[in-house]
Amino acid sequence: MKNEMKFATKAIHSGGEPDKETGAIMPPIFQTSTYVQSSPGKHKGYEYTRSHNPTRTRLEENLAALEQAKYALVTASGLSCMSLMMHALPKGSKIICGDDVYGGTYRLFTTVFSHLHDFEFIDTTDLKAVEKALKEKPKMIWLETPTNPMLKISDIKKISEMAKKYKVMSVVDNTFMSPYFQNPLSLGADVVVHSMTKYINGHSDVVGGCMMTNNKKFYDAVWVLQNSMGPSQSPFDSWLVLRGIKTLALRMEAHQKNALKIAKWLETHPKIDSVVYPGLKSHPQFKIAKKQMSGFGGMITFFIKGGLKESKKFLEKVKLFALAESLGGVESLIEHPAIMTHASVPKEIRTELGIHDNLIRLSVGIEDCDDLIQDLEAALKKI
Ligand code: P1T
Repeated sequence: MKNEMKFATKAIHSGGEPDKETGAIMPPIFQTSTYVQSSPGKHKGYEYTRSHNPTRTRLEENLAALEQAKYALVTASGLSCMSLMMHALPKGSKIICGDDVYGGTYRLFTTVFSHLHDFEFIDTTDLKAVEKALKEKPKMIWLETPTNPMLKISDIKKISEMAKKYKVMSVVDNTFMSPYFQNPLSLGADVVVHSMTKYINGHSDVVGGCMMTNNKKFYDAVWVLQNSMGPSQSPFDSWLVLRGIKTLALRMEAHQKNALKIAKWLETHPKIDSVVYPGLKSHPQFKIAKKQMSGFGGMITFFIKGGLKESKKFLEKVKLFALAESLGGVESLIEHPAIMTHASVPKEIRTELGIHDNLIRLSVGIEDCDDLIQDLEAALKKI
């Protein structure tokens, strides 16, 4: 029955059976560090919360269902999940990574893990460049699609097929689409990773990460590392994510509706140079977006006419859009990637990617869209 359920039903019911002992419809928060054993080694499947926790187990069941995966692992942040995955690869592995990824991912790979592995950053929207890199038989190809912040879209199906041919593990960071709009595993990817801090939780009150896969060997290796290294999510945070996830389908529809309207409005605004949104026909990979995503999400990037001075003024003048890092919450956020989320990417690389001083990123929330447009309009008037 579970597998036949549609997304919104799974989001509410997977991992969500009423509590066996009391009938409580909402899962208890097992706020415990340890579990009593009846005899040494004799327990009910739970020994210590770093290893397992029943609230976290429920969340993992839910997430596995949403990404149509056999296994899901929940961690204390998106980056800690990625760190475990990097540790699971043999020392000296070659990893091909998309050139436009979240600044924190770039920093993690180029500082913390550059001592362990060999990273090559390429434009994964260029299939010829991808094939050339795969021919060198790296261990892994890491895609972020759509990318943060330029919203570039890579063809997951084609790249996964190529990766299989060369026996390379394919990973997709699906944070921007959430499992509601894109399911990389069903497009052929081996592993999908999310920052749950964003759309999955959706209420800007939790930091968390997760990984879903059908590859038992890789899942087991990552779980052993989590147990050995310790970045497990707290029971309360897992409970909050379980609570947030229930409205994921509704929220994503609302984010998208607002974002599409705002993107179209920005495109015609005289103070805006250009707009990037996967749902606009002007997006360079619009066709691939339509093919592999069932929606376009709530993230928009745009270039305002001017430079840093104009960007700063605009960002200081918005009232409803909060000037803050992060994304995917019900409330609208705005930020300056070059100074904020992508400051750890060297300036020359930012320039190459197009992360200029007049680039603004929006995480469009689910407020009334007219109010959001009015806020942007008022701030644009000030520059
Ligand atoms: O923040 P954390 O939960 O550790 O997740 C990191 C991460 C991973 N992948 C993507 C695509 C992300 O966007 C992020 C975090 N991003 C932001 C904080 C941001 O404002 O872009």
